[in-house]
Amino acid sequence: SSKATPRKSVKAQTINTSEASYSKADIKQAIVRHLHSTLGTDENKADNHAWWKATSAAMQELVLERLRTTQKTHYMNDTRAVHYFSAEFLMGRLLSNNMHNFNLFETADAALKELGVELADVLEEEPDMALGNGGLGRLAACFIDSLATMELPAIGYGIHYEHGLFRQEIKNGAQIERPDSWRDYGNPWEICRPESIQEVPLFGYVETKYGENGRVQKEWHPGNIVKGVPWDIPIVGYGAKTVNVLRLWQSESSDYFNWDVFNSGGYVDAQRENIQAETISKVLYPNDETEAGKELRLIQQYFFCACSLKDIIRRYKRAHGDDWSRFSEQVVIQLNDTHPAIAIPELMRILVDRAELDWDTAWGICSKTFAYTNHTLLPEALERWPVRMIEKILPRHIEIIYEINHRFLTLVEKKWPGDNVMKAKLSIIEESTEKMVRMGNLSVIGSFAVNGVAEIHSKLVKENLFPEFEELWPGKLTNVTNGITPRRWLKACNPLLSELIGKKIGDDWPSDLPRLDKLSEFADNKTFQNQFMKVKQKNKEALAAEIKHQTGISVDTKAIFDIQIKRLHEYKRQHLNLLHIMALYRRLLENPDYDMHPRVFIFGAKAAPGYTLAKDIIFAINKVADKINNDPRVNHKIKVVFLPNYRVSLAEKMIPAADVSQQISTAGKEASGTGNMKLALNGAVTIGTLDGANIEIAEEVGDDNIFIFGMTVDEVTKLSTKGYNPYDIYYQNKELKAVLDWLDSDYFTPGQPGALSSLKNSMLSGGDPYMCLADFESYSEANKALDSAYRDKPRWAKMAILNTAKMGKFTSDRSIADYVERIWKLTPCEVN
Ligand code: AZC
Repeated sequence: SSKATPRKSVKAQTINTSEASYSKADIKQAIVRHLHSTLGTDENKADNHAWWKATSAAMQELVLERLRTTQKTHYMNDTRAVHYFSAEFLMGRLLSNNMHNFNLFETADAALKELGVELADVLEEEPDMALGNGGLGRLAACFIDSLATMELPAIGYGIHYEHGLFRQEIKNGAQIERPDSWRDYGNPWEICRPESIQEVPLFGYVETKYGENGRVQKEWHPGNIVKGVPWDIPIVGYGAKTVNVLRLWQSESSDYFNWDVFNSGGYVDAQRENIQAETISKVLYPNDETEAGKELRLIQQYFFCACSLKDIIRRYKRAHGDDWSRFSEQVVIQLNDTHPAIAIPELMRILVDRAELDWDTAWGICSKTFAYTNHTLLPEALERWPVRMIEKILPRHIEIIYEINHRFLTLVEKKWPGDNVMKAKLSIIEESTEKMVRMGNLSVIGSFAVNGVAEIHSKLVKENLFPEFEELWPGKLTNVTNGITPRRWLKACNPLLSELIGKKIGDDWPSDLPRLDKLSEFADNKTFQNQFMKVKQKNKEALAAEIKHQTGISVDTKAIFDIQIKRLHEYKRQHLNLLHIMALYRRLLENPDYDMHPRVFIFGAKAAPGYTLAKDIIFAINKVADKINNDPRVNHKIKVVFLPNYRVSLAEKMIPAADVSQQISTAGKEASGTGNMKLALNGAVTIGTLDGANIEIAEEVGDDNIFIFGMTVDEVTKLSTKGYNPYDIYYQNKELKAVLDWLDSDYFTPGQPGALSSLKNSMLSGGDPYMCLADFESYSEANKALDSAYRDKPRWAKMAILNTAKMGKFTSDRSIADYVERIWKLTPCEVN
């Protein structure tokens, strides 16, 4: 009985700022009041940290006011809402963002000035909320920003990690991981909600009971129960009308469960139980694009899904009692990758075991509630859990998974009678030596919609990853191309460019990004070109100062600022970039007059702590950097900078200063990429492969305004089918051979020959799995083309302007509008 929801357009809308606001005098007064009565200090004693807290508290007053209004409005209207389940939310800092969304940035700046304080210094005090690894976590953050901006009822659900992604230090060129303590001195934004604590069962056994009329009843007797404590982070939409929440669960031991142990004198044991329960939300697994495969990780996943479902059901029951028939009309749950896929059997458990619905009714509800986003095709990232492990931790869920699978395989039998190969392929259970549960298959089977994150990626999901599912359920697999929030990634991080754009085309673009296209008509205008490039120059000077401050390296701001920022992974090919840098170095040594514009290669990247080769690549970049930066024969032409501890707040400083954006993954490997969008939006020109969203960026900006190189997806497939042998290229390309052999010497690591050999080996004896050598020549040529384009000043200015102008498609508002239209079927709810 799906009720047709009245739909209102969620497309481009002009956002008016809400009236709830402060004058300069108000804000001054509020800050000082918090300095006195929240922080117990005063204007003379306060340091920047105290000013940051007081300013945040002053803002939080407005935020909470709008939050209450929003929640009341949503409740009164009994709105359908999306529940975005994600193990990661990479929020970064919130103060500047919240000020911009309330249109109070300038006012606050002026107010603080009168108090003798610099807002810029205050903003630097805020630790990043780094509760995510990379693209997947940052996408979740951009999406909840857009949801609030577009006044869509939504809640983000995740884990309140005590330690987010590790802090990276570089010692003698190598990455060292240090704990990240983002909450050490308190977080001014989060609100604890003890009234909504949930309990989560774990371990134990399942009892089978036979009720009246032979109904089989299952009862799970857990061996342990942990508490989930919710912390709410308000998410302010642009214009500050809607304030949604991000609800993050912290684990705690449930007191009564340990009480017996405690009473019987087992004080130490009781404390141990404590630690175990609290361990669940202790740390974020620092893996990006690899499954963790650890018991604790599975417990983390179940923990936040179970808490969130209970929370959703409590809210639903408040409005609808025990009438489950409207559940899937009110609730849609988006699974951000398979990390929350265990929510599917958990909802079935609640409906069948607790609500006592029959299986078909329960499955009918369940399979209309979930939708799943796939973020990667890399086999090492596709989650599989040992049956044995799920059995131990979630004994009831494994039974339910088997039942889902059994019924699903009946369907497969109908479609492909007698085809056991097909069954083995589609089964949720993988019958390997150790039986495994395939979370991807479970997610597809349990969801009503499945999407990839860029056109090419979604096509590959259909054709290579889940082709049989596409045949079985045509139309279930779809595409929603990723996007980024232009509020954080242009308006807030690049004030100079924002101001220039505002002067040219008005101030509506942050909530209607396609308007940027109006800049296209000025792309050839000399004055505008000069203004645009002057802004870039200023941003480069600011980054140069930051580089000097962080690393001691001086860089020439007239040089090309060439930036590669993203997690360190072989498929992203930072090592291809490095090979090219080394080749340039060699060319300059061989011919001091080698014709190139000065260029600064800037990297930012964290490697998963257990990913040895990724750490070796960081080491190699740093060692090559040391040598080049200190070699007077070349350091007026090339510099190499590795900025430590890449994170959201550092990205905000780097992106506005980029001339060139490196997006050089092996075709077919980068699902979408989102850094590519952020850099182009800020006027960087992309050098990239036809992979992920690069393809759609190229479509938007046109072939003249991007440097595309390398093999296509089809060419990559052809080459690996034919058999790829990197030695062929090694022996045929002299320059490349010399560069690779250089890695074996002690040229970059004096006294330590072989310290960089693992890199060379990976690209030769290791088979060069990501085909760096195959793409090298083409990459080198694209770099030459880029170099000469840069020297043609008007041409480059035009390219840069058009990159900014043509990024309208990549606002996360458009992504969210696509989700709403194709998957979520939500209606905006105006909050007045
Ligand atoms: C990333 C993809 O690698 C990236 O291409 C994409 O832009 C981003 O998701 C958002 O969709 N994937 C991950 O981060 N995946 C995991 C498992 O960490």
